[in-house]
Amino acid sequence: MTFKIVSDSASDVAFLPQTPFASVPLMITVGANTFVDDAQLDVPGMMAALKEHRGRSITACPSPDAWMQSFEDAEEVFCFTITSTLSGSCNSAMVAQRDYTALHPERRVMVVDSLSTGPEIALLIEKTAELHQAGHSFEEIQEELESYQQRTHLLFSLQSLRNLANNGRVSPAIAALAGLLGIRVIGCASAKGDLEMLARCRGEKRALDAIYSGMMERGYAGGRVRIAHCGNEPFAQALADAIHARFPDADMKLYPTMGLCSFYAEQGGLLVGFEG
Ligand code: X90
Repeated sequence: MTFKIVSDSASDVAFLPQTPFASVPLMITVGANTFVDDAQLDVPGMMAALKEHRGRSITACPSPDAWMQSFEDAEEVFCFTITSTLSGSCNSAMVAQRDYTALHPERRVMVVDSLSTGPEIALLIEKTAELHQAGHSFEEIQEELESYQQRTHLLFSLQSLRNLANNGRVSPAIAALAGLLGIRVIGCASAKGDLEMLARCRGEKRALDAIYSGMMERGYAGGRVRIAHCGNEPFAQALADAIHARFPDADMKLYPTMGLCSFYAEQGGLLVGFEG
């Protein structure tokens, strides 16, 4: 059985060692420029263009056709998308799944609506690759993933909600609360897959404390942590240090966000996916 994992670029995963993998890019349009969110994208360059640009900027999810091409000829596909509550990506993937399995009835595609983004999707992808490497069947992986998804979480700290608000991805009430300079919004991916605000705070130390306690409240006990940051490695490192101080063996990775998460998390933003 040929096996493949595919994900939209909201996962910030560009490559996977050992398991066949493809990332399907979302697009970011800033004025007359459209940026393709793939491994070649110059993210700092895109962020600079955004800063310069005065008008509104938009994003677009992959088409069913782009998803379909990513399946290639795989007989078993696990397909991960950003939350369906905030993007049409999952819907496109389901159209591709329907068409692909209509053409090849013996092939199987599982579309996983992450109800989240970035590092929480990365955890789901890693788990799938491991289960596959360990020899589990499609059904077994499916079952395991469903229960694993119950214990993974996403928390974040955002310094600006401008792009989320301009694109209608966050309620005007939340956007209004977030507008002040120097205020960070701490939030989580809610059970229904949208942005839930947990706290507002001033300064990095308070933001770090709020994220750390949010992790503890959600049952973090030394499991995996994936931290994606937009141009803010010191903040990501400070959080990693705080976690390591209490859980020295925690399996942790830090990395920069790719295009889509950078666009919405904005400069200084941080996303944390972890096991509860
Ligand atoms: O154009 C599209 O279809 C993509 C729209 C994506 C909108 C949301 C992106 C969020 C990225 C920002 C903060 C985390 C919010 C998470 C809530 C689940 C990251």
